[in-house]
Formats: sequence, structure tokens, C-alpha cells
Amino acid sequence: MWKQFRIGIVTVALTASPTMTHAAEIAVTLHEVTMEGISSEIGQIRFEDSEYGLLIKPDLHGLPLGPHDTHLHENLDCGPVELDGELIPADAAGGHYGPHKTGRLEGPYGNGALGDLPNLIVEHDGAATIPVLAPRLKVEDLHGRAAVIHAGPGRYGEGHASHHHDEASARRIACGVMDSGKRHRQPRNLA
Ligand SMILES: [Cu+2]
Repeated sequence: MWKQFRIGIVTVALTASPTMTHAAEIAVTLHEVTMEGISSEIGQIRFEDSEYGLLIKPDLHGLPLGPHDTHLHENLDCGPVELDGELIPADAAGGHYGPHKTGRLEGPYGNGALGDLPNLIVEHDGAATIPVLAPRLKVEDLHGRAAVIHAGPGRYGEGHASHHHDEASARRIACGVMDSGKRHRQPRNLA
């Protein structure tokens, strides 16, 4: 049994194995984000439930070299927000997804915000294809959230504990929304 919904920029696929255990997966398309709004597409991230937790398989290109802090953020919106006369890229995605309201970022293995994902690693060709694991999350946690990639690395509690917009490393450089279709809205493009 195989079912696919293609809604806007998001593809959601649900698969059932012959043993009838349901393995859920979702793919999100990411776009570069700037002060002007949502820019070029940079590829996809697939998320799959595994027995060890949420498997995260990026297939992204055109990113700056190095590790990048990556999170689930609360809102289905990758647009910029004006703050003190300055436009902040993807700020409409809101804060970190953290239903337990810990207010902390302790990484994928800690007890802080659930949306604190492992760093995504960008190699010399600008591509990120190395899979990572977030053991506390499931695909069902992703619906209605945005995946956000930041300019610098995440240090899991050692800095970037909140969003200081003036910090270069906390800047949001790519974003994609995971919409199950119920509350679908087109990404704002202010460019
Ligand atoms: Cu973030």
C-alpha cells in the first residue's frame, strides 16, 4: 500500500511494510532565506522513523562549508520579520519547537527543546548529504513545523541558547515547512 500527497512544496509519503508496521516518512523542500524573503530551492531533507529515533537524511546543495545548527521551529512560515527597522530572515518560523517549554538547547541527546536537531555537515562542494539521528523525535512531531538551518554550528547548550539576531552564527540561512495539508498555506515570497 502506498499513498502520496503532493501539496505545494511538500511531499508526504506514508508506507506500510508487509508486516503492517507503519514506517512514516516526510520530505521537506528547503529554500535559501534572505531579508527579501524565500529564495532559491536548495534540495530536500527526508525524515524517517527508525527503531533508534528520527533518521534525518539531507540532500542539500549550495550551502556554506562546515557544521550548521539545525532545528525544528514552531511556525509554518519561512518569511522575514521586521524587527527594529531591520528585516530578519525566516523569523516568521518563530522559536524552537519545544512542547516541554524547557527554554534550553541541549542537543538531540539532551533534555532541552525537542526541536534541537544534530548539526548538518556541509562538505567542500557545498552539499549536505550525511544522515544524522534525533532519538527523541518521531515523524508525527514534524507536522506543522519549519525546519531551519542556521549560519553557524550548534554547540548544544554552549552558546546560541536563544535567538540573538545580531549574532552572525544564529542567522537563519535556509528554511522549509512541513505541512500535512490540513493547514496548507503557500510560503510568502516577498522578493
Ligand atoms: Cu533554530
